This record gives sequence, structure tokens and C-alpha cells, in this order.
Amino acid sequence: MLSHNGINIFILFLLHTLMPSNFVLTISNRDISSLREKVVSMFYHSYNGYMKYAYPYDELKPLTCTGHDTWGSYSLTLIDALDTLLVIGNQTEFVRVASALVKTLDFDRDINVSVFETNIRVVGGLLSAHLLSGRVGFQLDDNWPCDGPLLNLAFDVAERLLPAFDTNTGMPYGTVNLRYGVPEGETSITCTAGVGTFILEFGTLSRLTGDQRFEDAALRALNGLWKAKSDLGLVGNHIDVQTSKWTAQDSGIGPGIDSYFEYLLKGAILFDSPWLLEMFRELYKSIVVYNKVDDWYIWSNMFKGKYSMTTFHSLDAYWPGLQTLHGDVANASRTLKNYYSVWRKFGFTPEFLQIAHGLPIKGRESYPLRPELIESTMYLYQATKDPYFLEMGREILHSIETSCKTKCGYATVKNIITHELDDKMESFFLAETTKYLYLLFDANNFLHGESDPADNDLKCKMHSQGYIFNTEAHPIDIGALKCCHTKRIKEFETKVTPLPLTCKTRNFDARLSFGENFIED
Ligand code: DMJ
Repeated sequence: MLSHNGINIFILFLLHTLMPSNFVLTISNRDISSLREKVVSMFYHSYNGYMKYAYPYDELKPLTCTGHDTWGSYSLTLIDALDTLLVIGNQTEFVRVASALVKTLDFDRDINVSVFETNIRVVGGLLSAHLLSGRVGFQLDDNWPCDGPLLNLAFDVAERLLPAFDTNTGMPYGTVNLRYGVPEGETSITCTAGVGTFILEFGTLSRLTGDQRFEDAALRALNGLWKAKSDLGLVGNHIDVQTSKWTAQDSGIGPGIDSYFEYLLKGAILFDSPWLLEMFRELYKSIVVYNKVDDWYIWSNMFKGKYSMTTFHSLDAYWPGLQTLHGDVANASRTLKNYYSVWRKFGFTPEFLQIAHGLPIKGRESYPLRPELIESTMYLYQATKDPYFLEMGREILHSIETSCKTKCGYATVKNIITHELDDKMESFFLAETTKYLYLLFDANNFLHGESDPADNDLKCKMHSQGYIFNTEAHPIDIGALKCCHTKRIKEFETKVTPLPLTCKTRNFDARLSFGENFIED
């Protein structure tokens, strides 16, 4: 029995005891290289299946081997998979499909899309592909990386998301029509992640193109959330973006909130922003007080601080990776081991698990090929080089390979107890799950490489300061952003003829700091 906020709760069916104390760490270089090859086969089996049976639809249905549109009818899986092609070294296929997308993608469509999903998957995927395309010389001109065809596509689709941010608070609606803006009668209730997960992509767009509207919109949204947090320093799950009233007051690290925390810390690193870091640290302190119990994280009411749900979610597993990025490796490692014990018990993690009983919640027993557990494993291995994490990766890979593979792809597990499958393969399987698995087993990948400091800040030397992954595992080159931003500022200050941009450049104000003067009372 443990006590949290004065209420006894049963934690926990001692998942720890399921941990293999006899883990034999015998992973050799040859094993690692064979694991890497297995991931590559996994990627190609699903990628080729998608291209053969589903493209140009958004996603593959891996049991019936057909395609269907899910998040927007814009060939989502291909956009999401673009940069993974380069991560695993297939430059030829990247050039072939990126050229096809540049010719065919048209976002001027009368369709309603999720602002959040379109941003993390489509804007993020295109920005990352743009920034990595220098590795293969894809349609580069003199102004690359501050210009380019993939950047123009990202700009176009992101501009169509901007009307969602036109609210009383600056926090966005959850849905927008790509052609007509916010649909008539659209609900003004958005989840917290749907408000706070824009700064990486929108800040990147502004830094590359000089169009400040994106960064400003993302900052206003973050400012709206910051002002709405409770006196306990917690945020809830859903908020009315017109009134700032919380409509769901459960506060935790997981679904509905997760990537808000992720974007504060990663944004702080990407943009060198003390303001974002300060917000992350403040919220982190409250999470430790009100949500952390024995290296598990549960839900609490944001105003009272009392726990509301003692559940674990597949999505929670990104948290140890974020803690690692923050330097909190010991806590991250303990929490990841807890989460991994769930995986070992069932072969997968369920969408919702009742921690006290160690069983999935009825109706939420699925595993839709999510990346979070492997993502955190990759971060922890990078931070510690402890082969334990390679063993974890091997088991995760084995489960997916054994239970999810179908004739034309990999399928969602409908029920982690029976291992029955569902006819669905989300695009993040190719964007994230296979990418993080590959990166775990590829110590020499350029994304892990030593940075290569630029000698001249006017010459955009790529790969100079490392990468930050957006929440859909799309890497953003930190140095490229700084370089384009510096160029724009210099242009602005010296009033030289602006770079000939194909992107529209409006509202450019060459601010030097990021957000620090932004907070509105
Ligand atoms: C992805 O689209 C992103 O990682 C997002 O932040 C959470 N959900 C999926 C993966 O599980």
C-alpha cells in the first residue's frame, strides 16, 4: 500500500518482480548489426506494402492490403516516412518519392483536418525532409536551407492551419478546413497537447523563411496555456480556447497533454530559450509532487492535487526519454523499466492499464504500433550505453515481428492479451517506431554523430549543432535554423535586398530573443 495525497492506493501488482533479474547481456556487435538489418527489413516490408497497396491514400490496411484516407487524404504515410528513408540510407528512393510529392501534393483541399496531427506529421515531416535533403542534393539552390521545394510545401500547409489560432486566447481550435479555415460550429474545446505542440515546427518555419506569423502563433498559444495553469502548477486535459476554462481537469504526463511538456523542453534547446526552459522546469516540479508515485505517473486533479486515475498509458512511455534529455537519467531509467515490465507481461503495452491490477482497461486493450517505449529506450541507450537497453530493443522488435507482421505490412494489435490484430497501420510506424528502433541499433548514424561546428555563420553548414526530434520523430537540424535566422536578421539590419524567396515573407521582425519578452499579462 502506498499513500498519495492522503489516500491509500494499491500499487501495484509488483510488475518489478516480472523483470528478468537474469538478463544476460551478451549482445555482440554482430547481434547489433543483425538487429539493424531486421529493422531495415521491417521498414521495407511495410513501406513497400504501403506503396504497392495503399499509396496515394493516407494509410495501409495491413490485413486486407488496401489503402484508406485517415487524417487528411494527403499521402500521409509517405510524407511521414520520407526522412526515415534517409536515416536508413536510401537516398535514391528519397529523391524519387520527394520529387513525386513536390509535383503532386496539393493542400488546397476542402477537407477538415486535425491541426495537431497535420502539424506534427505533415509540417514536421516536410520540414525534416527539407533539412535533410541537402545530404542528397535534392533540388537545392543557393539559398538552401533557407528555401527549397519541400520547405514551400511545409509553408503552404502550415499557413492553412493558421486560421485555427485566431481565437480570443491565441490557443488554437482542434480542427481546420484546409481551404476555408475553421469550420462553422466547430467546438472551441481543444486538448492541451493540441494547444502546446507547435513551437518546434512553427518556430522552425519562421526561422527558415523569415515569416514571423508561425512562431508568434505558437508562442501565443503557449502563453495562453501558461496563464491558465492552476495554482498548483498543473495543467488539465482539455481547455476552451475562447474562454480559457478547463473542461477536463485531469492532469498527468500522458494522453491529451504529453507533447506539450515535450515541446517546452525541446523548444528550449532548439531555440536557446530560457523562457521555455523555465516553464518546463516549473511544470516538472509540480508533476513530481502531484503525479509521481514510485516511479509511476498517475493522474491528479489540477486544482485539488488529489489523484483521479491510477492508470498507465502506452503514450506515457515518451516520458523517460524526455527526462533523459533533461539530464534526469536515474529517474528515467527506473520509470522505463517499470513500463518495460508491462511490455514483457503482455508482449505489448496497452492503451490504458489499471496499475493496481496490472490489467488493461476494457475497450482499451490495443497496441497501435506506437513508438514511445522504443523512443525512450533509444534515448537511454544513447545516454548510458548500457546494453540492457539494447536487450529491451531486441525484445520489442521481436514482439512486433512475431505478432504484427502480415502479408503486406504490420498490423495494430487489437487486444494485447489475445494478440488479435486490427486492419490498421498508423503512419507513425514508419515515421517513428522503425526509425527509433533503427537508431537504437545504429551507433554510427549521422543523427547521433558529433556535431561539426560551423566556421562562418553566414554559410549554412548543416549538422553543426545536432538535431531535435519533433514528437513524430522528425529530426530538425539546429544549426540550419540558427544560420537562416542569422541571415534574415543581417538582411533586415543592413536592409540589403532580401533573399529571393519563393515562400511568401510577411511580418518579419528580426527579433533576437525568443519569447522572453513575449509573456502577456
Ligand atoms: C504520434 O503521432 C506522436 O508521437 C504523438 O505525439 C503521439 N501519438 C503518436 C504515436 O503514438
